[in-house]
Amino acid sequence: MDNELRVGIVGTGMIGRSHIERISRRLHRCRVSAVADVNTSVARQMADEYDCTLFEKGEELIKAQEVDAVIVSTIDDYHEQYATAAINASKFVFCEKPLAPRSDGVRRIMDAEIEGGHLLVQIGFMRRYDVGYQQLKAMIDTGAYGDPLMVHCAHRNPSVTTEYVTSMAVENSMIHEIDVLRWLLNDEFTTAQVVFPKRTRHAHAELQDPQIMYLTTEQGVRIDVEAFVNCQYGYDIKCEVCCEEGILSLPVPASPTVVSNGWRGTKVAGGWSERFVDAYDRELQNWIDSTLRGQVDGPNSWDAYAASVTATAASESRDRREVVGVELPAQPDLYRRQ
Ligand code: ISE
Repeated sequence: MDNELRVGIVGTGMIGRSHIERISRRLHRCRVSAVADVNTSVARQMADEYDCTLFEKGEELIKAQEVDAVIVSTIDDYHEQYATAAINASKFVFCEKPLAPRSDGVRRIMDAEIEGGHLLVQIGFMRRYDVGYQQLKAMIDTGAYGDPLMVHCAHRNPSVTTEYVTSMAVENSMIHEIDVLRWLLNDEFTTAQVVFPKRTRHAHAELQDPQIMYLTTEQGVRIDVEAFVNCQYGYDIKCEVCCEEGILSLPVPASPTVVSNGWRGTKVAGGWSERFVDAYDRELQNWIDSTLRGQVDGPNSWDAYAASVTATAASESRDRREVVGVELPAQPDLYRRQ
């Protein structure tokens, strides 16, 4: 690979388009060389606007000589197919979360990667690149505040469409907390439970909202995560880690204080792409840099698998209305970090 990574993007929907834009306008040592999408008219528009090759099929793009590495940003059901095609072509691949909708799909991707003998897959758990979460982790890691004992989190979206149903609170939203908390605490989960508080009148018929997920970890930490995706007021993410000698809270991204008309306050982000825009930029720049070095150093298929196994336990708990154990198999050698 040269000093510039030629990236092929499979899936030019909302998140795919924002990656094309950030690679073309803000990031370094990379360019978008090809795009593909089942919706060829959107993909063609992207190919024209960003002067890159249009492929009819994702598999053709993945094999193409002008593609060094691949981003998969299709709808979730197609992630496995394209991530596997990239592994089979021995190309580095960045796949949006979830790597596959269920843990057996993630396991198949891991097995293909293990068979090839090289880490090739990074997953889009972008919160690990948020400056606030990184500060929190650095503080926990110093040990200066003692051990973490409890964590309180909230994951609030202003509203969701009718496509967002009850299961998605765990699988689409709180999966971010599942990943970022494993990483923050350097711990694995042992049990999961999901319970339903009183339902908001703003939830549509197929959605139980809000929900609370409880997790316990191997070290004995207890975690509660509130998912409230019709909170109406904005997009708001909270994380408070209670340690033996101090309470550490995720900082609220800076924005000016406005005093006006008898009120003093700061703006709340309208949605996740606004709240985490810097994290997305840092995540992809990091992927580009490590790919050029021939390495994966962000969240990998094993992280995707651990998150998926935990999410599956949480979903079972929600459906069976009982606490469910998280059974994570031994970590394959390929994923043991040096
Ligand atoms: C969405 O799919 C995301 O990934 C966002 O980061 C999350 O906050 C939101 O709740 C999800 O619906």
